Amino acid sequence: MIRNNDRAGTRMPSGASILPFILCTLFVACSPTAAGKSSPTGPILSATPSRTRANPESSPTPEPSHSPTPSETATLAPGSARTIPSDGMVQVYVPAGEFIMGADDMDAKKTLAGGRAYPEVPVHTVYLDKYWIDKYEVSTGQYAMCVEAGACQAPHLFTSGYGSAYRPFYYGTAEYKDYPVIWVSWFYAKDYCGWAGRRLPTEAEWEKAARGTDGRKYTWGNDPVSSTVANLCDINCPLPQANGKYDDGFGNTAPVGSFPDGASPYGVMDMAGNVWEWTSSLIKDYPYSATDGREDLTATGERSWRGASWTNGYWWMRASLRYRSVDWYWNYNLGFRCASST
Ligand SMILES: [Ca+2]
Ligand SMILES: [Ca+2]
Repeated sequence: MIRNNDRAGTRMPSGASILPFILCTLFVACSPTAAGKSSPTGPILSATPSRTRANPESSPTPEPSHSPTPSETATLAPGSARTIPSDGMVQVYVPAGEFIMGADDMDAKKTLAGGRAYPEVPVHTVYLDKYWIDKYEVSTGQYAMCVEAGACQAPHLFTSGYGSAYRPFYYGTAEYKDYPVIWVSWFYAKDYCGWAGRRLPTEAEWEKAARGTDGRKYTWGNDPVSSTVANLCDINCPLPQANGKYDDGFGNTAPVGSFPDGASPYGVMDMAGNVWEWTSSLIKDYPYSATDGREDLTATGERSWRGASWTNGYWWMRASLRYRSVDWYWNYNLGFRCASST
């Protein structure tokens, strides 16, 4: 049975939806930035899928720009990895082809969390061209490089400093440089990916990277959620929906890549839990179509979030789950990763 407190997992704390609006008004920081763009250099391919953690502190590698040759492209396999010079991010390869999007099982139908979660039906098949997606959520250390380059705005101010929930300091500290960046709106996420030579993933790209092509329920398969697969609102979580059945070791955000048991079929990390992730897509009913206006990056409206976070219960860890908010929103449980078409 689904516990009520799990269902309530991501309801924003009372006032949380109001606070950003107030801050937004006070700081006039909620419009898209007119940030400058650096000249991203090409990716560096590694011969085999890499399990190496991105090192956000490493300075952008001075290696020359590198474009894959036809022979290298021919050797790419699902999950092949490369490192992006601009921010040190590892990306994994997702081949072209169809995958199963959406869900219509009892969990998917059971509740839509007071209307904030979004219908995952009907289950349908979507074809995607090949693409690359970041193996990890973008970290505070990586995001800081973009801020220092003048291409990104610092995360929205929280209380007296750049803290996270229950931490007075977070962004800009060495201690949390490998933790996911938070307090970033959709515009901030989009600017970062642009600076890094990438873009936000579409909702379809995000879901294929999370669950592969076989329609599995979770990133790791169909086995139930356990304490080793995701950072969710477990016994350490200082929120009312904390679930003592799980002990994942983190009562807040965790360093990116801390749950290898929860890796997706392509080796992508933290696609269940840790922080929610912005996608490029406006939230719209299925079936998904990239040409029906939902990928219009100039439109305003509610954009899709995927993957749930450390503030959510197990029900939210399903790879097909959809959530959304207005594009200028930000919170302590919301970050992003990027993708690339080539
Ligand atoms: Ca946790
Ligand atoms: Ca995540």
